[in-house]
Amino acid sequence: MIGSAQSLERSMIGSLIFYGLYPLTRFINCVTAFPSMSYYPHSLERETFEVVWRVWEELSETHTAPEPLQRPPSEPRPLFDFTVMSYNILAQDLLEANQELYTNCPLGVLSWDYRFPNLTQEFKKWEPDILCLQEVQENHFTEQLHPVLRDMGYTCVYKRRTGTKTDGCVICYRGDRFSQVSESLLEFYRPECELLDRDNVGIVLLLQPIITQGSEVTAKGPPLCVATTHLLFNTRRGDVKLTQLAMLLAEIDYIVRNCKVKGEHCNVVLCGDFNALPNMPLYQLITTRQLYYHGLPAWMISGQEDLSYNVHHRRVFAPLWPSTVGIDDNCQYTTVNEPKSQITSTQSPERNLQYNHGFLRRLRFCEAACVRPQDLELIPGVTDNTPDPEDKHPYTTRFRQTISHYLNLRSAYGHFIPGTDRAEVTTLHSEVGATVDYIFYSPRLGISGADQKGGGQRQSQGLKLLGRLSLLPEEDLWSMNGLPNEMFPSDHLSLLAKFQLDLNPV
Ligand code: KL2
Repeated sequence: MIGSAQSLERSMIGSLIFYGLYPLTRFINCVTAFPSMSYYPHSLERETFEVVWRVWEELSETHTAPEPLQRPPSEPRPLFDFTVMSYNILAQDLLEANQELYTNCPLGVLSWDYRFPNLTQEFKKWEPDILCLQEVQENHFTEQLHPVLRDMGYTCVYKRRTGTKTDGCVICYRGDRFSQVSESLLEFYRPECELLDRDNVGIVLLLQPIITQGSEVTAKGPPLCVATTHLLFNTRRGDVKLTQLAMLLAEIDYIVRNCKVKGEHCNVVLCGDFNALPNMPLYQLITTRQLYYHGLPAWMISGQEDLSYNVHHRRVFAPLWPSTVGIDDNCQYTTVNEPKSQITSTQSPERNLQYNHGFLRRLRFCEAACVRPQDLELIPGVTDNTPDPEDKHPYTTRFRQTISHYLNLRSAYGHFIPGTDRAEVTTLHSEVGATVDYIFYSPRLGISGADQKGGGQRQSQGLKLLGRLSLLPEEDLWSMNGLPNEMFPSDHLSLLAKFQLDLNPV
């Protein structure tokens, strides 16, 4: 029984749907309040409904690219569909440390013994091909979650937060659908850097989609880079969050470029709890690839809380992070041979790119590079050594007051309940109901007429979003006494998206 009849009625006015299947729902004996002389037959007075809170949304790709060139019907395109779940499962230690956030919840739903079976039920219901979790308490992972997930056919990579924090992130993938090429376990804490004194972490895996028959791999897909993180919560410290994000983007970019060197297009899925609201500067950096940040109040970067009343709020100025972080303002490593992550590679990806973007940028400011070889033919504007006007101020050009990156990323969710102006929420407790969790993916690129004529190499690259599990508006969740509750075991909802990629790009 969920909530009271009154709360059920309230949610019926919302977007409740009384059909379909969603085993996480509970059957409700809905005792209707009709008088005995009711027009309705007696049998309807007590009826069992299955309440479907979250529905699967099939997407008709209208917002992504046009279909690739048609192949003859005899030659079907080999396609690979896969699902990705991102889920902050609420570490029990954090729940207990912040009990004031859950005073609205019956005590029973807050115990780990109650939440754990509901979490596994959710994994088993959806069986995502890739499962990215945040706030996974280490002892709960090793003793309970990992054994269950291993039995379900997942290979899991866990990274605990640094310091005394007991939780971390995990990426699990189905061993019969992907093989692992490399793993990067990122720690955003840097003892030498005041800005990076927080204990957040990230995981980046390079996977290869595989099709198997028995134990034999019969087909392979293009590489897929899967990354997850749980960025700093502190609503005032957008500067720290942006730097943590830049460190994660640098690792993804590094992996994507290594694939490119080998002539492979690497698709990207970046998901997790970013502790930032949609369309705020941190989100904008991810989706528009660029952010002008000079002078921004640090609280505004994630937009979780309006702190504009505070006269003494921290502002962010260029350069945002010191050069010792080893990442430039394009979110790329400056020291390519010494990436800051702990890399363990099963197939040793090529790590010695000689002339990458970061290397060439450093050369640009190197005195020796400006010495003109004696026998160099002088072509005005090409081989003359007249410096560009911007080179007169190398400091300001190097720190452009803007950060950018080279990854093309789009959110799998739209942040509003489709067809309404009601915001979707991914997390809810007594202080906040908001979207802070995301699944970003590298979409299938749009193609111009010229590209089509040129053989259409690009059109089959990238991921096509096929569908997603709907989120809910805040009022629907409050009608169940908020989160966690009998049905949803965390103070976040799971995000689940289905993608398609071409196994062999045309
Ligand atoms: O919002 V979160 O919950 O992404 O689900 O991430 C952090 C918060 C998590 C890890 O630090 O712990 C929660 N007020 C509210 N929530 C808090 C607080 C706080 N003061 N401190 C930690 N968390």
